[in-house]
Amino acid sequence: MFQTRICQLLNIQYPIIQGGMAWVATAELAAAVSEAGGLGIIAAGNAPAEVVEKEIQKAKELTEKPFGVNIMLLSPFVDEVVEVVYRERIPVITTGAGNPGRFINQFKEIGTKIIPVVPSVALAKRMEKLGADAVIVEGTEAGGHIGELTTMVLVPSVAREVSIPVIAAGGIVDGKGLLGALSLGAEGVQIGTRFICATECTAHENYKQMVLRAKDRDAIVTARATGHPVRTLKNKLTKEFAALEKTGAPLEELEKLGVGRLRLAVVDGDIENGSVMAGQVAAMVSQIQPAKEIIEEIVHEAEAQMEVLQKYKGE
Ligand code: TUI
Repeated sequence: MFQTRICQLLNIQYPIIQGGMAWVATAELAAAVSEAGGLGIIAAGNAPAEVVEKEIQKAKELTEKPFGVNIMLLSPFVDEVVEVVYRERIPVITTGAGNPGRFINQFKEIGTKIIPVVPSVALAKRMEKLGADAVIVEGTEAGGHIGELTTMVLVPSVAREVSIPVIAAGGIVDGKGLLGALSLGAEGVQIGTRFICATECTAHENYKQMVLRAKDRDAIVTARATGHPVRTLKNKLTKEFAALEKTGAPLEELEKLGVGRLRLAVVDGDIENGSVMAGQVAAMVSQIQPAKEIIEEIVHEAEAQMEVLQKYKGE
């Protein structure tokens, strides 16, 4: 069930892709998701190329199944990371936080599937024209660096304007979300926040516990003033950031406050001074589970929900 063009395109069992979360999406998580029939993703984030290369090697040892790499386009090492990913013949690339146009042709030549994350209809159409194989359409419910539009509006808006497959992201955590996304015209989903709480995820235990404790209004947006709004869980850092923003502090000062904070939370477990990036659905994540269990639960719940919807047809 739920065999879409995304399953064929990516050579995977279920149309579920793991989000490319910087520092969080390491080889261990990516391999576990791919082993479970989804598409695991290693996030390059701001890491130097050698670090990304090591993660790729590790994932290759952990799974024979296909996995992808997410290239964060604001990274200072983006060109070197692209080189490594090209050399390693990674079958799928997702990109975030920018326009990957200048890399598309080189990857198409070697058959790499290239899937940009886009926050608007205009960028989705541009990516299709440049040869992207699919687009990930990410609503503002997502964690981390976000766009303005909601998943509910963005997914059907993009789906009616492009003919390549659309993958929905932002606000999706369970089988109802998967079915909802498919109803809106998506052919797959990208899930980030729930996979933070995968057993195989190497993020610090404090980070995972903060996601588990989160309530519906805890995943807030800061840094709007910088032009790079970021959704994170409320803590000491978000309070400091909001206070600094209010003073009308210059951009450089705001940006300085954010440097190194994601690593501080994910690796060191400092969830008060660190940046605990998570989507609104953090409030709906309630346990630590193996990736395989997460994926199977999502698929079974979507199947069960289809039965529930059938009942609305009446006699
Ligand atoms: O990339 C993400 N989420 C991220 S990246 C990240 S690391 C970071 N940390 C602090 C500041 C900046 C980055 C943490 N979370 N999601 C995918 C995404 N891409 N969301 C929005 C976009 C996007 C935005 C603008 C994609 C393309 C784009 O294009 C603008 C242009 O160049 O036309």
